[in-house]
Amino acid sequence: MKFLHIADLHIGKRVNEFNMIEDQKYILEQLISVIESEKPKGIIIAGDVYDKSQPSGEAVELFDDFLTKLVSLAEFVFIISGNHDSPERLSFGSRILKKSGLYIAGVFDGKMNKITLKDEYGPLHVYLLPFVKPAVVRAYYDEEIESYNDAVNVIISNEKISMDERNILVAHQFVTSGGVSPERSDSENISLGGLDNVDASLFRNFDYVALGHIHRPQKIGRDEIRYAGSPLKYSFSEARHHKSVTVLEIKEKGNVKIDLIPLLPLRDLREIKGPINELIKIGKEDYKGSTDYIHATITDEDEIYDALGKLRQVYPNIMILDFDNKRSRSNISFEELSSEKIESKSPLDLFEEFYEAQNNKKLSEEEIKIIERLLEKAGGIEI
Ligand SMILES: [Mn+2]
Repeated sequence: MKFLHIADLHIGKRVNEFNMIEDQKYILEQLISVIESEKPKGIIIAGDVYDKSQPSGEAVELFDDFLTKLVSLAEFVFIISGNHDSPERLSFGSRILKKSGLYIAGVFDGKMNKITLKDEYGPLHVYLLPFVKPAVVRAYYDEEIESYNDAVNVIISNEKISMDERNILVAHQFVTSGGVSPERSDSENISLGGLDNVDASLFRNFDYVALGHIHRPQKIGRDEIRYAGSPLKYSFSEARHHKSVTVLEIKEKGNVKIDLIPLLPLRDLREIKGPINELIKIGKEDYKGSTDYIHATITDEDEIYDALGKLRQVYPNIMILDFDNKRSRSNISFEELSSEKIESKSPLDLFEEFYEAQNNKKLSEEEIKIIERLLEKAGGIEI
């Protein structure tokens, strides 16, 4: 049986104040064409459908369109809530929608949702575990639950999982393998402290674990425990990621084949660096690339008037502008240079020191002459 595994759609997300809805629409259409050619029997969405617990109207509308297509193309669609979703809102209509093959596990009700499918190799169980915190799980069990690991462990060990039959788990947690963490990104909102991790060894009875939460596509421990990753880059820490969708085919017990199909965005999100004129030249030559979401770092030593405005004329979707030059690198404080002898120094000396501290270079002869004239004009200050 063939499945498509995606996660972390974050529909409605804004990146550096840019609305990504057009990019999201584009990538969801690309997912639909992958589904049309791969023809999976089931689609798995492993949490963080929306970016906010109260998604905007346009976000809900886009997901509704996507879902309608999914249900028409695949026999089964499985969705769990992630830490960004509202469990209750995501569950809306879930009992009615089951009839259409759409299974939504938004709210955790004490155990995993189990759906049993069948093919020529026998039964295949799909377990849905929405994002849970220890406090939520504690309400249902007597066992001591202190950590996320305890919480997930209690849920799984209270379930009778058939070792002879095939099992898929869908979950949205921060999964580590023997203390090794997945590669993370800035757009994930994971709480600090490392107490929220769940160890991959808890998943030993599952033939495939479809994870959401971490935005870089990757396996955790073994090949069959995977983060699908977000379909789009949602921060510049992901600029070098290759986003993909995971296609898995499960035949007889123990036979799982995993394929990654690359996803190509409407606009890429990337970093560029160099002198401003060079960046402008490159942007003018590369018409398509210039509409990407850009983090530009300018390396010119001279002050540039309205650098952002100039770049924006060529790169309309520039998100961040930084400077990397002597000035931005050094920050010697003016006080350190002259705190003791400040009174014995002339205004010109002080200005020269101040200028050097700010700009990490000395005033030129010509600039000194200008300053001298200005100080004179300022009213008889002795130089
Ligand atoms: Mn996420």
